[in-house]
Amino acid sequence: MKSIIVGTAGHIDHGKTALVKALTGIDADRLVEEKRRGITIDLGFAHMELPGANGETLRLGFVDVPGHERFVRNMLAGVGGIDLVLLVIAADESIKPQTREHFDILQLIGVQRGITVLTKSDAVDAETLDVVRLEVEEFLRGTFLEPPKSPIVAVSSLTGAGLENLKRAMVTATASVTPRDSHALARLPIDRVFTMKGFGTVVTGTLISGAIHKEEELEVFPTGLRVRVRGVQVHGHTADAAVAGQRTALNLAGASVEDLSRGMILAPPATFAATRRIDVKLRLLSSAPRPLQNRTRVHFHSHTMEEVAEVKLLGETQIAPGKSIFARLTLPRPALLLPGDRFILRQFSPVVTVGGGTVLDAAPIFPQTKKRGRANESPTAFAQLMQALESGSQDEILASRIMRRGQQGLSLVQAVAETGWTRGEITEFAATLAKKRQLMQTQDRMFTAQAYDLAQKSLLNAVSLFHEHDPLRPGMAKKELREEMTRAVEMAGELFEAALSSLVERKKLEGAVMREDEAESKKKIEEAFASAGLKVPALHEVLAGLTVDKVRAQKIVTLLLRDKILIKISDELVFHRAALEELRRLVVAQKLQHPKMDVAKFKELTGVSRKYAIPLLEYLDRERVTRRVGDAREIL
Ligand SMILES: Nc1nc2c(ncn2[C@@H]2O[C@H](COP(=O)(O)OP(=O)(O)OP(=O)(O)O)[C@@H](O)[C@H]2O)c(=O)[nH]1
Ligand SMILES: [Mg+2]
Repeated sequence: MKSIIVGTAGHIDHGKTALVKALTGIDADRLVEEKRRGITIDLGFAHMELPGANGETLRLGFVDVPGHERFVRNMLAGVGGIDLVLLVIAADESIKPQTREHFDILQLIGVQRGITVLTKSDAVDAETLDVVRLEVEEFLRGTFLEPPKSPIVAVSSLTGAGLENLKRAMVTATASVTPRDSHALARLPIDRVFTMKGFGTVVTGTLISGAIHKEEELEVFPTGLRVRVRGVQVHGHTADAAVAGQRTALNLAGASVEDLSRGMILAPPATFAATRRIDVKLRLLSSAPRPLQNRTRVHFHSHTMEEVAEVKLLGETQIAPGKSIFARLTLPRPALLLPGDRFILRQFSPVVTVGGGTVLDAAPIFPQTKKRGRANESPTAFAQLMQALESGSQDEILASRIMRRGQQGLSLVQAVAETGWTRGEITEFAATLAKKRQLMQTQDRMFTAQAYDLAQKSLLNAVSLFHEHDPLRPGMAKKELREEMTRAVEMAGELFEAALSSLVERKKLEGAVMREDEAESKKKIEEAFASAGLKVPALHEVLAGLTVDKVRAQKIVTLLLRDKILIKISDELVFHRAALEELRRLVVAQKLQHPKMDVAKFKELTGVSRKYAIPLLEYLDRERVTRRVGDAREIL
């Protein structure tokens, strides 16, 4: 069974809704006001089944749109998910403004298949019908609806004339519609929200990709609300699941109607991120009334959403009608958009469709505030990346996305969120790159081969610089090297580990980086002295308790002394800096009560033995905390 979405398009009163009713028996004008005024205001829905050419059943879901120029925004909310369009042109009126505008929109949105339907054939004579047919053929030349690839069918919804022809044409056209991918990650742009007695909150929409099952958990974008699918309906019937290409109704738990609205999108939880910035390929219609200036604000329509966006034409001041350009759009609120999504732009006044395009990147990472990102901000670098994202194969696109992350790499989770591809697909594209030796993979991050090489060079560099600056030190601690890499190039931890162990394995870094046990020893020495306070252990005792050899231990001590973490006050005595500072405070605090102090008093005050007291007092004299006066000390 093949499921596709058929959309109507065309000028007001040209017979779109009447045609849908003639085909399906369903009146898609559901609002009281629509019935009263005899026009369509908002989207309407219907469905039918047709026997396919090879005996399979074709399920057609219809989205009927309003033709009135004031309701183009509603039309735009419906056009996003359609696979096959019926471009409706009344034989007694021929091509009118919204015939053109809707047709522009269909082309910008990238609809691939359609049938042009000349309605109200009963209202004109054969000669008029022929003239209109010629006009329409001319209008369609060079487009996706050009005959004979796409037929023009004359019908009367009143008499039923031509309807069988139209159904046959629909069966043929449906056969050439590429089915939407039901194994892809699901996205359901919401077009209606309402409550149903006994059910609660219901949303409807065209499932544009993937599948949604009963009992599944979904995330609402952009709000992040989590909901549970209590029930699924497809074409008015309860189902276990809806698949891509189907009109879908979901009964949701966890959300009230106030939480949801047209424009929001349902997708798998914790998979995607909404964004306020998108990088796009944008085309201005030749019919646009004027060039589009940099930083213009426009109405932005994509899926069922509508926002005000600002257009940034990086490097250009304007774009002329009929031209295309890479640009960045900023939205006032985050939205869920993915590469490949189409959008429409309408100008502010008068509100008419002026252009549209394709999202190339919905996770732009530059301009960055960091210096390193600067190079990327140049319009040429931007255009290069856009070019690669626009016309590269899938593995090339993945390569570009990994490359721009540099030493940070791209995680699998990020790759899914950025592309909308499944983990399986990404793994497959990554394998292609790995085969070409363009990729280095850690457990869940991907780096380009260049980033990996560069990482190794940076490590070697940092270590040799370290030795140049500090020949005294036995080696650079791994932690120190790691910090250096975070500061200088923001190297991902996985890349650091991989590059380091490769260098050590190949003996490029042997002995250079301070081994773990050395770092450990350094910590032990420092701690031993810090906790001893003034009652310090003998140095040789501390050293004896270490795992490293004597020579290395001596070096570590030298280092601690040089950095003034340990302070030597006599040949035998070494103290931790903190202990001596504490002593200084203690002595100075005595000044008011006991401006003079002898050795006995000092011993009492500090609790140290004579062996320590004398050198400590001599140290304090040297530091000008005390001054020797006879046998006593004067506190300065
Ligand atoms: N004679 C004749 N009248 C038709 C035919 N199809 C539609 N009409 C009439 O044309 C008028 C408009 O038809 P709709 O189907 O509402 O037109 P629409 O394109 O849906 O209009 P909007 O949704 O408002 O854009 C109605 O009065 C219909 O009865 C037809 O084949 N023959
Ligand atoms: Mg209508």
